[in-house]
Amino acid sequence: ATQPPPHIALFPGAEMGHLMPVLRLATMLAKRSCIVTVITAYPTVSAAESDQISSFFHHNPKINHVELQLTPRFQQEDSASADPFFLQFDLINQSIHLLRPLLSSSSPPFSAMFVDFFLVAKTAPIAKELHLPIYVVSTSSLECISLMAYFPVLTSNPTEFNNASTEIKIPGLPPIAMSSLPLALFDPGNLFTSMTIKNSQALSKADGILTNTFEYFQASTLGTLDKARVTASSPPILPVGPLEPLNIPLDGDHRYQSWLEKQPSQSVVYISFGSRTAISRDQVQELESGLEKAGWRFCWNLKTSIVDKDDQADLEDILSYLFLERTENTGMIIRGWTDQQEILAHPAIGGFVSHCGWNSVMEAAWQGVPILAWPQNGDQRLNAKVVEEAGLGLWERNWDWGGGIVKGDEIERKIVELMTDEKLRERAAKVREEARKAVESGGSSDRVIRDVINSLIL
Ligand code: BUP
Repeated sequence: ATQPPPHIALFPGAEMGHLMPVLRLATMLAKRSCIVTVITAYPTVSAAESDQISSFFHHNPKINHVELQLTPRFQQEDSASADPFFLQFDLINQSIHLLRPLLSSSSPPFSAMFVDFFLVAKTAPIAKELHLPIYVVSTSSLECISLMAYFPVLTSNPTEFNNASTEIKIPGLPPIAMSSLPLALFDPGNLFTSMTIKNSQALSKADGILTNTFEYFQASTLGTLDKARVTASSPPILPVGPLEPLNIPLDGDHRYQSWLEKQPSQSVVYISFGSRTAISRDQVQELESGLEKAGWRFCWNLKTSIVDKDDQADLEDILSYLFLERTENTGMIIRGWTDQQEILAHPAIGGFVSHCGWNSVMEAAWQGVPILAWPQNGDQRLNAKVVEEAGLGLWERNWDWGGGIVKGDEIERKIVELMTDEKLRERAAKVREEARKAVESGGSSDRVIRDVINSLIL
C-alpha cells in the first residue's frame, strides 16, 4: 500500500522577511503532496503580516492554519527602545508552552516541524518529546546562517571575538569581514544578540537547515562546506531556493501597475529598503537628488517608520515639493504594502536599488533584475557580497551603513552604472534561468526538497 504523505507543521517568526519565505515553502511542500499546517502567532506586529496571512489562507484552502494566541505580558522597562519585531520573537518564545497541545492533538499526526531559526531553542525540546524531526527554515543567506552555526565557537572566547581585528574565518567559507557583521552582535545587552546566542547553541538539535538559495548561485561556498556542515555538530545546510513567488492578489495600492504599463522596457529603477527599514529624512533628500540627476525613471517604495501602522506622514512632508513636481511623470512613489515580486517581474523594471534583505535578493534572482546593493543594517552587508560575487549586482562597499548618509552624486553615479551595464544585465538573466531550473522537477533544489519529504514518509 502507498504510504500516506507526511504532515508538516511550519512555524514562522515575526515580520514579513520571516513570514514570506515560510508561506512560500508551505506552497512548495503542498505542491509536492505534503499535508501542511502553518502556525502563526496572533496578534502580529505589522498590518502587512496580518493582511498577508489572511489572503494566503483564503487562496490556499488546502493548507491548514492554526493560530498561537500570544499571552500578553508585562512590558519590560527596556522594551520601549527594543526592536518591535524582536520583542515579538521574544513573546512567541515565551508563549511556546501553548504549542505542545496544538501539535499533539493533530489528526493526522505530524511527521515533522519546520521552524524559524529564532524559535529553534524553544521548539527543539517539544519536537524531541513528540519524536518529530525538526528542520530550521533559514530566512537569511548561507553566509549568515553559517555564521549563526559557528557562533557558539566564536563566542566561546568572548574577549577574542570582541578583539578580532579584521576577519572571521569559518572553515569552508570565504573569510567574513568584521565590518560586515550585524552591528547588534557586538552589544551583549541587545535582545537580538541574546536570542542569537541561545538559538545558535540549539541549532545542533535540528536535522537540517532549509536555506533559501540554490546551487548555481552559491556553487563555490556550497562546494567547500564539509558535507554541507559548518561544524561537526551542526546540521547540513540544504539549499531549497529560490522559494517560489506566491502569486496571490493583494489588496492595497495598485496605481503602480497601470503606471508601469506605460513605461518603456527596462527603463525604471525600483527602490526599496525592505519591510522594516525607515530611511532618514536627510538620506531621503540625497536620494531625491541622486534620482533626479541620474535621469532614469523610478518606482520608489518609501517607508518612514519601522512598523507600517506608524507610517502616517504625508508624501509632501517627506519629499520636497519641487522634486514631486519635476518627477511627476517619470517617477512613482509607493506608500504602503505592494507586491514586490509583481513589480520585479514587470518588463519595465531594469534595476533594483535594494537593502539586500535576503528575500529581496532571491526575488531579484528569480526575476533576473540587476541589483545595486545598498545594505542598511543586520546581515545585509554579508548578502551584498554574495550578490556581487554571484554576478547579480553591484556593491559600493565604501558606502556608509548603520545610519550614515550617502551623497546624491554618489547615488547618481551608481544608478547610471546599474542601468547601463549590459554585461551585468546578461549575468542577471543567466541567474534567472538557473533559478528557475533549480526548482523545476529534477532541479537541484527540487531534489533536496524531495529527499527531505521522502525521509519523513514512514
Ligand atoms: Br517593503 C515590501 N512588498 O512593499 P527582505 C516588501 N515586500 O512584497 P526585510 C513586499 O517583503 P529582513 C513591500 O518582496 C520580501 O519578500 C519582499 O524581506 C516583501 O527584507 C519581504 O527583503 C521583505 O528579506 O526583512 O523586510 O528587511 O529583516 O528579514 O531581512
